[in-house]
Amino acid sequence: MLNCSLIRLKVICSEQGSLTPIEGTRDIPFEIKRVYYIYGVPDDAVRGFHAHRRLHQVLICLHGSFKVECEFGDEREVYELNSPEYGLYVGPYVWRVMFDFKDDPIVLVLASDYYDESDYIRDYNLFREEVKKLFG
Ligand code: T46
Repeated sequence: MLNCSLIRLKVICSEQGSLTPIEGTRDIPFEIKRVYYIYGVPDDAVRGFHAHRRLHQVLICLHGSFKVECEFGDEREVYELNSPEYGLYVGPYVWRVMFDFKDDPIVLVLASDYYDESDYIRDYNLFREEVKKLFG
């Protein structure tokens, strides 16, 4: 899907375990200005229900698993994140809903900008309107 894709991250393995380095603009398509993580999520929680106007993010499931439904234009796709070896790139104007959290997931998120509530579109109808104006 345009504006949403899985990225295979580098993994450096040794007998002592694995290490994944992530460098902004090299391993992911933007400079990292903010990092946050989501944890302690009940299995039946459903999060998200928003899109961003400018923000680029990569979501990485460090432990456990969860699913994300992404909508961009007329496309909709469900991604399952269950490995720290993959990141889900989510660009601007992607409506996302996160669900099916399993096994006490820890979700690391790398973001291209500081937290700014005015960048969020939390109303689905407004999201559709803005998408229609911008992308037809
Ligand atoms: C996203 C998904 C993957 C802050 O104060 N600073 C922050 O950096 C963030 C990310 C959130 N907040 C506040 C805003 C809300 O009052 O924390 C509260 C929970 O945020 P939200 O309801 O947006 O959480 P999610 O899990 O629905 O969404 C978050 C990110 O906000 C969002 O950008 O893509 O994780």
